[in-house]
Amino acid sequence: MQGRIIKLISNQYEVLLENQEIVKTIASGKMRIIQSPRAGDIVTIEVREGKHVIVEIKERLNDLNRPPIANVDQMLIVMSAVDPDFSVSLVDQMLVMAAYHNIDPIIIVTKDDLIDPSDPVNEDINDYIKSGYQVIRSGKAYDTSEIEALVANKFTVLSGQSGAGKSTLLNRINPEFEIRTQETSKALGRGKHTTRHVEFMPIGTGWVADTPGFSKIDLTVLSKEDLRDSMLEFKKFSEGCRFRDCYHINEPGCAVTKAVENNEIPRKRYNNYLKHYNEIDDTRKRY
Ligand SMILES: Nc1nc2c(ncn2[C@@H]2O[C@H](COP(=O)(O)OP(=O)(O)O)[C@@H](O)[C@H]2O)c(=O)[nH]1
Ligand SMILES: [Mg+2]
Ligand SMILES: [Zn+2]
Repeated sequence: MQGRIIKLISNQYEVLLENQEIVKTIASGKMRIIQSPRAGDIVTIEVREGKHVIVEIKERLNDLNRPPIANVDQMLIVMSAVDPDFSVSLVDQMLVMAAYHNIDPIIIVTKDDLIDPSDPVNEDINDYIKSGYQVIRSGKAYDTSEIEALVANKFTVLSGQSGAGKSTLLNRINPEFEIRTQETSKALGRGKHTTRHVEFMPIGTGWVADTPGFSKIDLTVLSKEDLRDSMLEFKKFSEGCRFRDCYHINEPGCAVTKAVENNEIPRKRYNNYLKHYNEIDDTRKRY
């Protein structure tokens, strides 16, 4: 039998089988030593002494380490317009991470109800649209059908800092979830954080994992090529660069830096690119 791990509870794994049935499984001892199963894993199951046992983990198409989750089709990058403030730097880091792991990113701007149309943050948000990224605005009482359609028939991971509104978004799409948000935690008088384990939850025909948020995103695992190629807006211009392997730093005849000067590429995004490039460069020099 084959299936997909959708939930982990200590040493038990809930597996969604191809016939949509969900079974509780354990990993064979041998399996756990070779590689520990994680949410999203596609696994082979055998029935041994009346128990469902995971005997094989299929090769992962992608694998995020923090949070431990594998084989996702897309990442919803959840960023609040305000409270906490919209951070181009954080969105850029998550976009680079998604590109590095070969996961399609979609930016969801939450708390749009809390800003007005003249707020300067709108410019940052529109820059992502101009760059070619898919952006959806969300807020209290906003229609969620676009997001629902997006997650249909896919395995999706939510990514975003604590307080961005990830759990609230899922609860709005499916009130039955009753995921603990910061608001409800406060009401219960418990600590600030909330989402404890990684699990996929059903939304219509799709599956979405809320996560405790990425701790610190380590971009230095990337190569300079990975970083450069993750910048969607460079692609339109880089064919015009004199050198085919141009990194768009200070090479002569660079069409990308020219586009930045002409405001055809958002300056903030380019500056973050330079920052990340230098971080990678420094790490490489140290070894
Ligand atoms: N006004 C408004 N408040 C929101 C929205 N989304 C989340 N919040 C509030 O922001 C706080 C943090 O939300 P939560 O879902 O716990 O964030 P998480 O840490 O990303 O899961 C809670 O108090 C929510 O009620 C939104 O779209 N509009
Ligand atoms: Mg949460
Ligand atoms: Zn260039």
